[in-house]
Amino acid sequence: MTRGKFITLEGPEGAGKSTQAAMLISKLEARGLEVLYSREPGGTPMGEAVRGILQYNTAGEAPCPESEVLLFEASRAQLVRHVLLPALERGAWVVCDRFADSTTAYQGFGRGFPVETIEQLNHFAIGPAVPDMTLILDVNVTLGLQRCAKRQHGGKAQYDRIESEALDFHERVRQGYLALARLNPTRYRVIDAMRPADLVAADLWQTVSSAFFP
Ligand code: T5A
Repeated sequence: MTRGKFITLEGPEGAGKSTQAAMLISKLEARGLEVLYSREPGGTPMGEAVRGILQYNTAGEAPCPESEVLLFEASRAQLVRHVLLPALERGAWVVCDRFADSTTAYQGFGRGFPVETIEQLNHFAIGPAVPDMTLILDVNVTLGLQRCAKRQHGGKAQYDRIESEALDFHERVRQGYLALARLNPTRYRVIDAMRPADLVAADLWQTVSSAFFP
C-alpha cells in the first residue's frame, strides 16, 4: 500500500486554516481519495483534554511556558501514533489544521525559546510523520484577530489564552512562519490569505494539485 500524503495548514490566528481545510478536503475527496481531517492541539481524547488546558486553563491554572511546549508536544505525539500514522499507512491522505510548525512559530519565535530546541522536541514527538507539504496561510495579524473576534462573539473581541497575547507576539509568530518558508521552499508554500476565501482556495488548490497531480 502506498503511504498517503500528509498536508499541514499553518499560519497566524484567523488565517482561515479551518475554512481552507474543508475546501481542500472536498476537492481531494472528489478525486476519490480517502482524506482524514485533524487538528492540533487535539484530535484524540487526550489531545482534546490538553487543548482545554492550553486554551482555557481547564486544569485551574495557566501552564508555564515550559509546560506549554511539552503539552503541545504530548498532544502531538498521541495524535501521530494513534491517528495520523495509521491513516497514512493505510493510504489515506491527512490534512491537519496546525502541526509541529505551530510550536516552532508560537513557542519558538513567539515565546522566544531556542528554535533548535523546539525542533528537537518536534522531531521526538512526530517521528516519521513529516508533512509532505505545509501551506502557510499568511495574514496580517490585526486582520486575523479581527476575523477571530467576529467569528466567536458577533464582533465583540473575547480571545482565548494564546489569542490574548500582545500584537508583537503575534507579529513574531507571523514573521517566524515566513522565515521557515524562506529556509525550506520545497516543503513550505506561502499563500496570501488576506484575499476572499474563494480566491485563497483556488490558489491553494493550484499549489496542491500541481505538486501531487502534475
Ligand atoms: N498553538 C497551537 C501553539 O501555540 N502551539 C502549537 O504547537 C499549536 C498546535 C490553537 C491555538 O494554539 C496555538 C495557536 C492557537 O492560538 P485554535 O482554536 O485551533 O487554537 O485556533 P487556530 O488554529 O488559530 O484557528 P483560528 O481560530 O485562528 O482560525 P482559522 O482556522 O485560521 O480560521 P477560520 O477558518 O476558523 O476562520 C476564522 C474566521 O474568519 C473567516 C471565517 O469565516 C471565520 O469566521 N474567514 C475569512 N474571512 C474573510 N476572508 C477570508 N479569506 C476568510 N477565511 C476565513
